Amino acid sequence: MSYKRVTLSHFLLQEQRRRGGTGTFTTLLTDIRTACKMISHEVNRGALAGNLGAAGAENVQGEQQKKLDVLANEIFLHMNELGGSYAGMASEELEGVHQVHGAAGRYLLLFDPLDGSSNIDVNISVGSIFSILRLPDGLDPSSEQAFLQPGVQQVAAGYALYGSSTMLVLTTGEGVNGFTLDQNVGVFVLTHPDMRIPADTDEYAVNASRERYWEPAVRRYVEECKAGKDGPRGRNFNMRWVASMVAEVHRVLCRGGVFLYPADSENLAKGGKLRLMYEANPMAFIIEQAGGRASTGRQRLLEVQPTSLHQRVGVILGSANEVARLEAYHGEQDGR
Ligand code: P6P
Repeated sequence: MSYKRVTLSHFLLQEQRRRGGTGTFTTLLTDIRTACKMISHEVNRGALAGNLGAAGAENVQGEQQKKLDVLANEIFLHMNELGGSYAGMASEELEGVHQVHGAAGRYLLLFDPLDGSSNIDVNISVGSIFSILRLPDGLDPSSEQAFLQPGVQQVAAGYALYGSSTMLVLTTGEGVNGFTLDQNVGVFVLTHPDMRIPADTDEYAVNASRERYWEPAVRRYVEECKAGKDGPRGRNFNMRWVASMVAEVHRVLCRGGVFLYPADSENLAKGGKLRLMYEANPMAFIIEQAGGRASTGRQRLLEVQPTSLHQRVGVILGSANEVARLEAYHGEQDGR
């Protein structure tokens, strides 16, 4: 094995020197890196550590928390509070803003500590998603208002995927890079430099059991994919659905594809299924930085103006030409 590898720490320091940075990003991401290593360890131990099963409580979303949801949330809060980089934090698992007492940090951290946790008990990949914003001048970091910034304001975003290997994929606004955890040495190693999404794809991911709720534009797109080479697309498509957004987005990043969880007639009253601030926005930032496109079907996701911390939104993201096609279908449906 060659040890001429670039670790995440070296990569961040190289980026810092290249950009003439102050070391802020290095500090911001250091504690997130450690939290993800700890969560990877607990996820990988699974049943051996008694980590599977329900925690016996509901989260702010009204969902049954898994034991690992609670543990991952505690790890993210504790590790990132110690570093002092953040003035405040927001978590999928917490109703309100988590105040960081005595914080001098100028950044805000938002995260879904363990996304896809319904898959844990059946050993399917899960992940952590994070988004970093600046604390706006003059706003109180303990107020929800400070967090309600559109996705274009993110300074960094990423995810950890606890799969067959543990990976950390992140962007600080200059492309997307993927790191694989060397479990024996305990360091993340740069294994996927400058990740790019092909503009075209033959693969789509959607929960097909929701077809009866879809808008006509989504139904049209999926029907054309299903019609394959005998239909208007003139080629066959493949469908995937893992029910773990981090795993789906990672597959799209690695080989192209389009991921759809659109707002539909059943979830529209809530705004959709996926959460804007700590699922859709960080993933949209990553997808765009890798040359893809991320939309609600009618609007660029990163330009959605948030109105509440846990608001939900329709998500269509991935290969640029396919997302553009879906946006065109929504436009035709709306008569635009
Ligand atoms: P469904 C996981 O709960 C999640 O938030 C995403 O990770 C995933 O893409 C989606 O929900 C799965 O939803 O309707 O298939 O259970």
